[in-house]
Amino acid sequence: MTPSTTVSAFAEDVRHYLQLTPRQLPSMYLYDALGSALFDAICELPWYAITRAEMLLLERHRTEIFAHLPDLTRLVELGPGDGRKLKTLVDGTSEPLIAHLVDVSAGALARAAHTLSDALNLSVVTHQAPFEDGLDAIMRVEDDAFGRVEDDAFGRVEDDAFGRVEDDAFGRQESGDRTLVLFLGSNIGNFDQRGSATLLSRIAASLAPGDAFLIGADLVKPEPDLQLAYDDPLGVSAAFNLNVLLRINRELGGNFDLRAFRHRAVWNAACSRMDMFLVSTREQRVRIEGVDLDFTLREGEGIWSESSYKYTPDGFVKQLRDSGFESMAQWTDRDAGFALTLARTA
Ligand code: AVI
Repeated sequence: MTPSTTVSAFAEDVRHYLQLTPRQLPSMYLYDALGSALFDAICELPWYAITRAEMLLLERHRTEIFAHLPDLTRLVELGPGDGRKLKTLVDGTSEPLIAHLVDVSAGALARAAHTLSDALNLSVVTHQAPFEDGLDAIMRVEDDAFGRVEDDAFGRVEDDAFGRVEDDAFGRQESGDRTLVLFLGSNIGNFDQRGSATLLSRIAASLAPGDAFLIGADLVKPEPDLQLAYDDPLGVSAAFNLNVLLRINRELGGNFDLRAFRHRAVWNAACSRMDMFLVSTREQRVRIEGVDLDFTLREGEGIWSESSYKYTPDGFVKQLRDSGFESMAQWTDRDAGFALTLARTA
């Protein structure tokens, strides 16, 4: 699935993807305010290890990470979540840093900025934009010598519509800026192979010599563990999944009967990923007024709502290599099945 990325594309994407075979919905639409809150709850579940494992690896190895990155001045985090992972990382250095946070969700940016507000020596700039656009805008330009990356009263946050910093093809390396781009939480796993290759290549192309990339990836683990992580006994994952139908009903005038769906999570061994579906428990006629769409769901028919790819440590290094990176270091939590990889451009 390679959905459009602008917020106004929601209606267009719902109309398009629900008519494909199999019917599907891009997973980015799982994250409205309630969806994000439900995802935060998933991260607290004992069966979902990604967040805890990554925090632990960041805490355990942050000194080593910074030792690889002399003269680091800038962090760029794509999809900062609630900001806790970046906070854990920067607690490992006393060097002054600017952190650029990129996300399409204003709410997520505000939350992350709040979490980071008491991080010493850190100025935060938020960019409400798709990852690629935000990254391009940040990496193509120089934070000039007059400090036009503005801080608010607390020296933390300034929304940046990309206007305040200037294009400068040469300035960044002359100024000695060194950037670490972060893509954590195994967010890469929600991109299909083509999407992840495109995004990783874009990130690689944006890095200058001396810059680096830190990425978190969830690893292949026993199927029962994956089942519990994506279909938990408390039903939080089910609620997270079903919420996208609620969102369509609310925002686009849909008539999905939520009680006539069940959440299904299956391990797709051939593709090394967990697939999530919303399965209709009876035949039902669906109308989505806002996009003028009518269709019938058969009993047992599923709407494919998310895939979450799982990797091997070596396989992930290879994937990075295929996108223009060379690995500098990799730290894994074997018990939780999670890897953090630090890379630079080859
Ligand atoms: C955000 N992303 C990395 C999560 C994952 O594990 O793929 C989203 C998620 N979906 C169901 N549970 C969590």
